[in-house]
Amino acid sequence: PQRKGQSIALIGAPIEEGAGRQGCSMGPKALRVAGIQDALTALGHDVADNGDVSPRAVEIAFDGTANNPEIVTGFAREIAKAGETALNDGYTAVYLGGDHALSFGSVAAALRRADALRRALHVLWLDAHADFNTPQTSASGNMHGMPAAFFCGEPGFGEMLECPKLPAARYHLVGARSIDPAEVVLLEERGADVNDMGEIDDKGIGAVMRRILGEVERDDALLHVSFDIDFVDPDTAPGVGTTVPGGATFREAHLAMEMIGKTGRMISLDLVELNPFLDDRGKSARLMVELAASAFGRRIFDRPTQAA
Ligand code: NNH
Ligand code: MN
Ligand code: MN
Ligand code: MN
Repeated sequence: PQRKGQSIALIGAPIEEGAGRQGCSMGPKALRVAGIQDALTALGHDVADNGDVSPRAVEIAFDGTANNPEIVTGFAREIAKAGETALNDGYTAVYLGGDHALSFGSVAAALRRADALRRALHVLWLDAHADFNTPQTSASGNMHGMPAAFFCGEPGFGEMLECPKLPAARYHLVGARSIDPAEVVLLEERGADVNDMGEIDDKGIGAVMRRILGEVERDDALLHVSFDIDFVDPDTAPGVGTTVPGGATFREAHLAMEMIGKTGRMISLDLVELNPFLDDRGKSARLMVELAASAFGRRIFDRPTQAA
C-alpha cells in the first residue's frame, strides 16, 4: 500500500555527457524551478534536497564505442555513492537528471541496497528506448543508451562500477518504440520483459502495469523506477533531445505513476533526459514534477483499484 510521510532525498545529477547533445545538465535546476520539492512536501513527505553531485573525470576505457567514458564513470560512481548513503539512511531517492547515463549509478545503489536487505529488486524502465546497448553494439556510442545492459550484466564496461547484477527478467521496459536491431537480439536472448507501445495500445497501460507490478508483489520485491521523459509523446513533453512520435499520453503516464505509488515498493526514482534548452516554457519540466507527485501519492480522488 501507499506509504504516507516518507523521507525523500533529492539527488541532482547534472550529467549530459551520456547524451548526443548538450542541455540535460540544466535538468536538475529546471526540476527545482518547476517545484519538485514543494510538490512532494505538499503530499506529506519530508523532502531533503541534497544538491548536485559534481564528480571529476576518472581514468577508464572500454573496448568498443563509448563517448566520454571518463566523466560518465565519474558521475556513475558519485551517484551510486550518494544514492546508497540516502537509501541506507532510510530515504527514498529521487534522482534529478541529467541524461539516462545517471542510471548506471542509481540502479547500482538500488541493487546494493536490495542485496543488503536480501530482497529482490525489479527495475521499471519507462522509455521510448531500451538502453540495452553495450560499447560493442552501440552505433552512436552514447552511454545513455547503455545502462540497462550494464546492470543486467553484459560485458564491455571494464572497471566502471561494482554492483550486483539484475536478472534480465526483472528489467521491465514499458513504452518502447525505438529499439536498435542489436538490442532486440540481446533483449530476447536475455529474457528481458519488453512491453512496447503496441502492447500498450492492445492491452491498455493499466493491464500492462498490473501484470508487472503483480510480479513485483509476487517476489515481495523492491522497485526502482527509471522515468525517461521521452516515454511520453513529444507533443505533450517536447523538452527532450531524442523525440520519438507515438508515445504515452498524459493520462497513460499518470496512471502508470499512480499505480507505482500504490504499491509502496518504490525505493528510488530517476527523472531523466529532460532538456530544458528544448522545452516549451517549462512544460515538460512541470509535467515531470506532476508525474513524480503521482508516484508519491497524489490522487484526484481516492478510489479503490483492481488488484493484480
Ligand atoms: N538506442 C539509441 C542509442 O543507443 C538511442 C538511445 N537514446 C535514448 N535512450 N534517448 O533513452 O544511441
Ligand atoms: Mn533512456
Ligand atoms: Mn529514451
Ligand atoms: Mn516476466
